[in-house]
Amino acid sequence: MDTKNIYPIAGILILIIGGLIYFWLNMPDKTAENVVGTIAEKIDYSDNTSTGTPSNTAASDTSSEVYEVSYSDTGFSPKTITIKAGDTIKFTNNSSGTKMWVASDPHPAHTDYSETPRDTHCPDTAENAFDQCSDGKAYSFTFDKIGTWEYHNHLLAADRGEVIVTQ
Ligand SMILES: [Cu+2]
Repeated sequence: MDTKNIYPIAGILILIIGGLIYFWLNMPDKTAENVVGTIAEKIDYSDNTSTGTPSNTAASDTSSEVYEVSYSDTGFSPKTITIKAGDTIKFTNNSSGTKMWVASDPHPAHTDYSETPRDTHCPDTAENAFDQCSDGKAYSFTFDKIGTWEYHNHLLAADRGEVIVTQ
């Protein structure tokens, strides 16, 4: 082989090797940490069995959730909500003027959830009676008892809802 031909061939090889090194260095980062982060971002929480929307969707906190139920001129929404024991529901009065007093059925005794009548468990300082015990703009209650708990607005008892608490 003529030695004069070696130089252009060597130059082409250097370009090819240099190009390969360039692409290798610029490949997308596929480290384990990066892949885990990508998967965590793609977890879809929309298959939650509740018809409500958890307001704390942090991936690190799956032990208990806070759900929102809105009270408006058309009543409670969602009317039926399924949660797990230990979850909290925050009822908020968004009506145009109706006062809200959330309470366990039956009206007017409110005995279903707490098994005590209203005049015994109100004011509910222990926060275990599922009875707001007075009207107010918002009421948060943590459900520890498994079951189907029907409730109403004590000040407009035709407005009703249902909380299903599962394990
Ligand atoms: Cu009532």
